[in-house]
Amino acid sequence: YFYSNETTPSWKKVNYNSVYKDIAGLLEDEDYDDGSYGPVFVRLAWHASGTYDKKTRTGGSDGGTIRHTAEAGHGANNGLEHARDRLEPLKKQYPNISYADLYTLAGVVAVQELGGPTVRWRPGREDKTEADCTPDGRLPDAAQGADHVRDIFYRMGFNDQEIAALVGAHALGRCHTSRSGFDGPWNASPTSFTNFFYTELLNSTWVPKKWNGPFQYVDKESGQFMMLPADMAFKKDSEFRKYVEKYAADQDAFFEDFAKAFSKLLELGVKFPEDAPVYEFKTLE
Ligand code: CCH
Repeated sequence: YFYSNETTPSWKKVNYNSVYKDIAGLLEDEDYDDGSYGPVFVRLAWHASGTYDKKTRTGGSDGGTIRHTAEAGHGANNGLEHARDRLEPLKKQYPNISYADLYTLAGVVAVQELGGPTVRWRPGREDKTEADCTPDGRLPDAAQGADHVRDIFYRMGFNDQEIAALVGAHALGRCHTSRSGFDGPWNASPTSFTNFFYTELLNSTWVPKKWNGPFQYVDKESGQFMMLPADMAFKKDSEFRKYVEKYAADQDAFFEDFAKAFSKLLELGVKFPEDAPVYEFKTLE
């Protein structure tokens, strides 16, 4: 640099390969849910990013505003404190990483370490204040169908193919009555990243769950697995269903398309420093 007093920006002082390894070390916990924080890390990364509005260029992961009470308190974000609290010691260990980078990187680590594809990721997001939180209502409502899902994801700038690829993340994790009100996992291996969201959606018979909770589906055969009304839209809507059939038949195609769409999601609205490198992290052994 020409100016000798130029200070190094904080994002450059972080060893991201080392953060990756340390996040990976936080995934397993036999006392939490199905034994892994991976699913809730993916959900944190997605909800941090999915507030983006391409028209006003507001929201998105930049700013790390999901940590502030105003946004953390949105109904859709119930339960994400489990992910943030689990990651907090790493913010102490790496004070130069932004929350926005930490939360998005945690989603990448979880996808990769649970057996999913390599997701390209860049550092350089900057944290912002509570005043930069987005208004409530930008994330999808699971009780609604295809029109609503399209409204929400088109607002972010995604097309039908990308939306259908992203929702395959529902191979991971579960619904909690204490968080969303819905109940149960989508399949029998909620801590493995697979194309099972699509295979289950197509191959099982889904019937309304008989209970006092919100309307949702369970598989007729075992009653153990679930689909949200919004999930069922991907089976009923013919345009979405084309991709569901493709990804059910071809896990590699799903992995490739998911990796691209997830990486795009985590970058919506972010103005990266010009010299921010793209990382393709190696999965740990
Ligand atoms: Fe999702 N998701 N999601 N989802 N989601 C829930 C849980 C997870 C919707 C609703 C819900 C994506 C899209 C949608 C994950 C990743 C993604 C829950 C249960 C609801 C409700 C929350 C609870 O009770 O804990 C709706 C509606 C849509 C789209 O219309 C996208 C996109 C992604 C990521 C790419 C993951 C992972 C979970 C499991 C979380 C956990 O704690 O196990």
